[in-house]
Parts: sequence; C-alpha cells; structure tokens
Amino acid sequence: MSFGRRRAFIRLSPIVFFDGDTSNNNADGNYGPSSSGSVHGGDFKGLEQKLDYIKALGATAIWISPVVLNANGEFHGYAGRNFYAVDPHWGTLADLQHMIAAAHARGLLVIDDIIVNHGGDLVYSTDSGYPNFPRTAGRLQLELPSSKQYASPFNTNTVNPSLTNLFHNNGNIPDYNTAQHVELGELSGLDDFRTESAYVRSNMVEIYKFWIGQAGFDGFRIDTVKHVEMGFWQTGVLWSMTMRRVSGSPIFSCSEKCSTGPIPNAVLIPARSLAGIRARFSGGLSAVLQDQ
Ligand SMILES: [Ca+2]
Ligand SMILES: [Ca+2]
Ligand SMILES: [Ca+2]
Repeated sequence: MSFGRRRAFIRLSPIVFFDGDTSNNNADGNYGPSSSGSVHGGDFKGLEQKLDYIKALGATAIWISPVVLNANGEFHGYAGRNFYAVDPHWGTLADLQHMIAAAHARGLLVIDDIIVNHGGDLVYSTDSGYPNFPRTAGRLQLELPSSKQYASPFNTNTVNPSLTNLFHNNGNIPDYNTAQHVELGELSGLDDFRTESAYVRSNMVEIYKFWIGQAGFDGFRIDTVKHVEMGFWQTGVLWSMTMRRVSGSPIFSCSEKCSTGPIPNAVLIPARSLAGIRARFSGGLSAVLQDQ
C-alpha cells in the first residue's frame, strides 16, 4: 500500500476509543476513567475491534498516539522513558502488530506519533536557579530520581556517564519568542534531548527504524518539530531515506508545524514557517500539519 495523493486521516487516541482488554487498564497504576489526566482503558485490542467502524467513516489512514512507555504513568504517550517498549496500558507489542496487520487487511494505513525532542520529566536539578533558563547554558548539575532511570539508549552508562551528554540542562523555556529558549529549554519540565549530539541523532534513527520494522507502521507524525534545534532536521533527508530503506516503500512522514496565536514563531522565527520546515527535510517530508 502507499499513501498516493489522497488519504483521509482520522486522528484518535486509543486511550479513550475502546477498551478491548481490561487486564491492562491499571498497568501503569494510573487507571481512572472519570479523571481527565488518567488512563481510561482504551487499547490496541479495542482499536482493532473498531477498525470496520473507522473504515465505514471513510477514513483510509489512522494516526495514533505515541506507543512508547512513558515516564510517570502518563496516559497520552508524549513523555517517553523507554523508547523501545510499548506502554503496557496500550497492550503488548503483539497486540500492536496484530492491530496494524488487521488495519492493513482493510486497506487502512497506521501512522505513529513520534517524539525526538524530549522524554518524560525525570531530570531535574537542585541547583539554585533551576528551573529558570540559565544565562549560560550548561551550568546546572542534573539529577535523576533514585528510583527511576531512562532505559537504554538514553540511560547514563560508560558511553554517556553524565546526564548532560543526553539532555540539555537549561531548565524550562522562559520565552517562546526566542529560538534558543524554544529549542534548548524544557517544555513543561519534559527532559530536552541533546539532539545536536551524534549519539542522540543516530539512536533516534535506530529507534524509529525499530518501530517500522517491528510493528509495521506506515509513517510518522513528528511531534514538537519547532522545539528541536535546527541541525537535527538537516539530517531529515538522510532519516527519510533510511526509513524508506527499512520499510521497503516510501514512508509517509508529516510534521507538526508551530502554532499560530500565542506562540507566533512562524513570524518571529522565519525558518519555522511551512516552507522552512519543508526545506529542512529537503523534500523528504510528505506533509506538514498545522496545529491551530
Ligand atoms: Ca484496556
Ligand atoms: Ca525535567
Ligand atoms: Ca529541544
């Protein structure tokens, strides 16, 4: 299958869509169907049961939430701690594979929402001035809670003995109209990957090759593009070619464009315009979606 020129997307979060397996609901200890910040029980099995319904709506592609294991039981998927593991409240890798195969059998494509900008909120500092963005980057000493560590490849180890090898240590973004702050600061405390490092870049490629190869995703929607320093996206064309090689066919990718309204980056940071984002990928990007 390919994306061709016309596809009707449906963007949904399995978390609230349909609960096909109640045994996984409290896998993260955050089950609370009446709470807006908790897991509601929806999962891959439930989504699979509703594929005929989705197809009957006229959709030909499904864009689902990030599947990776989150740091602190987050329901939404955008706070990864283990980028090679399925968060158990969605189900298992086998459930995901089965759902995608069932979607393909119906002519539906499946898009994974992915993040390269940040992990969850595990890294912090007790230094004076944190979490304010420091005048001189790199001066804060970073710490992890003793009970929790990122899974490989973003754990501290002999290759990366310091958290500063893996993350920026600048504290929260103070000014959304300053590119340096937007790119190198923490978004609501979410740990900001040092995306300019060769280690982080190459591992992000390997991670998302894994998800195409193992799960069979047809493409990616790339989250928080504006928060990643620009050099990372200059590898975009290489990344796109790598994904095509792994998938054996053109892989669809689309990017989140910056918001308009309260964060007018399209005006103040021209490189983040629609054309700017497309240019970063040198034609390797299939589409750019604009959040409103
Ligand atoms: Ca469930
Ligand atoms: Ca943090
Ligand atoms: Ca960043």
